[in-house]
Amino acid sequence: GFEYPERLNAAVELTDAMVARGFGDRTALIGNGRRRTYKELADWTNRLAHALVDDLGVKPGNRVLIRSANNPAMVACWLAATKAGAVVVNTMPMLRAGELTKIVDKAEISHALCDTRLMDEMEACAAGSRFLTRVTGFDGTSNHDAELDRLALEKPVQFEAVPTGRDDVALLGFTSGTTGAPKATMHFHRDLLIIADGYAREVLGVTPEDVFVGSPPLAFTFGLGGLAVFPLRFGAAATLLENASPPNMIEIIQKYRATVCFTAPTAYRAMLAAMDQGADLSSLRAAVSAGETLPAPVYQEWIAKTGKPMLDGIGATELLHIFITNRFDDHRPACTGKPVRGYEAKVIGEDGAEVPRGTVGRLAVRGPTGCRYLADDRQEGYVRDGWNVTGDAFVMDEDGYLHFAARNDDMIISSGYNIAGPEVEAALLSHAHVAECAVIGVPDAERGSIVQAHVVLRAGIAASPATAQALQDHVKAQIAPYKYPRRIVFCEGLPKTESGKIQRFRLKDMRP
Ligand code: 3SK
Repeated sequence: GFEYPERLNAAVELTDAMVARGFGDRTALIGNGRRRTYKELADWTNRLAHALVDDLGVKPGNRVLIRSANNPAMVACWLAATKAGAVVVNTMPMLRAGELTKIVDKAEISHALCDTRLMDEMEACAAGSRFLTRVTGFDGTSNHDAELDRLALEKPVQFEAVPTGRDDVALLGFTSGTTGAPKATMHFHRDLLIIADGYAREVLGVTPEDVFVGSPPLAFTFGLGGLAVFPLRFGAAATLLENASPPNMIEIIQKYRATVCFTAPTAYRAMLAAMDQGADLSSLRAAVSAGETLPAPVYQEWIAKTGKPMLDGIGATELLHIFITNRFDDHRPACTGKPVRGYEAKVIGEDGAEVPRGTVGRLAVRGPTGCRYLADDRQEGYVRDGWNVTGDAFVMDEDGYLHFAARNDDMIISSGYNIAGPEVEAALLSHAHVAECAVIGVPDAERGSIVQAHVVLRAGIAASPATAQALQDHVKAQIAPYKYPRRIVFCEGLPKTESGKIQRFRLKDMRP
């Protein structure tokens, strides 16, 4: 098992404890053109924690939302709020006021810390909120030129962190379900260390020499683990990129000789193409692929060109991070590998019983970071007899290796982003020209999948490229722009069952 003291504050373990262990002068974070050592990060987060407690009135257990792109200031705010005993909700910069409001209401957020460049939607959310009492700006460019930075600069570099318990909630990870309200998964202080001490230590073998790079947002637990918790737990360095496009990641890999990369297969494909143009990725010793299925050709091409493995893994916000993975000394194409230490997996049928090896069924997982939804009656559906029943269909082979088969729900994964089809439909339906619509994911060479909307227009509205553009712009203004339908198919009607349910599976074959 994983043993931790009863009093445990994960943020202290990742900062002050690292200084105490002799890592003070080593680089912790790289971003905005600057390096920060572990000592600087500990001091910075202690000053911020003082400001949160002394000036903003943050109390242990308060829910604090952070809104930012991946940058060192976001990491510092997350650590500071955790030191102050708050329960943190990290959110993506692209979210609109309506999406933020759902999160604020669900988590009963009292305080928001927001990059000043992203204030508009945050303030629009705060204006009508019955929970959110204070929005404070911080400077995501690290020039310390915003309210929170100014408050923090006056504070001492020592902070007595709140002595949270190892089983106190530290983080709420939001998962965009396909139906109904978003779900929030609660994670304890110890969970944050378990993912590092299990997956990162034993599978990746992280050392202080490692330099991490990657694209997943810190708001997604895949990113928080891979770009903050894992490097900081082992005295390694994390590079943080506000725009982690493949060309930007390549530049950073070359500049800092990055060793561990966390991203989705789509980005690896782009990196492979860049290698043909002369990009040097030879510093990478670990290429972690997760968030969507790793196609065998990407895996094979990576090995052929780099001589190093690509580690496919599967995780879930519900379980915090990766729980099934390949290993450096045991990996193969179209295979996700075996459970990480502490986790068990089985493949079950509709009746909940394990299916024979070689048969497709639902993946069920049990382990130390198992799902606990915040006030949600969907808990019983996800956790059955202690097993977390995921939305993915897998096959377990005779030797216990797990192979991905399909997703059971109608989540669309595009370039590593999870997009709930019904949410895009709701945004489209709010446009006056749309009579009916249905959204599906369709395969795309570049992005894995793209969002395709089948739209029935109201009488008198012409189906034209201009109409399609207007609908796309409308969706981008309603919800995070990455969710917009990249392809719109106009049709006379949608295929439906006799009871009127849209048969989305029949749309897959329809082309624009
Ligand atoms: O595989 C995923 O989608 C995932 C989700 C949450 C955390 C980590 C991962 C890899």
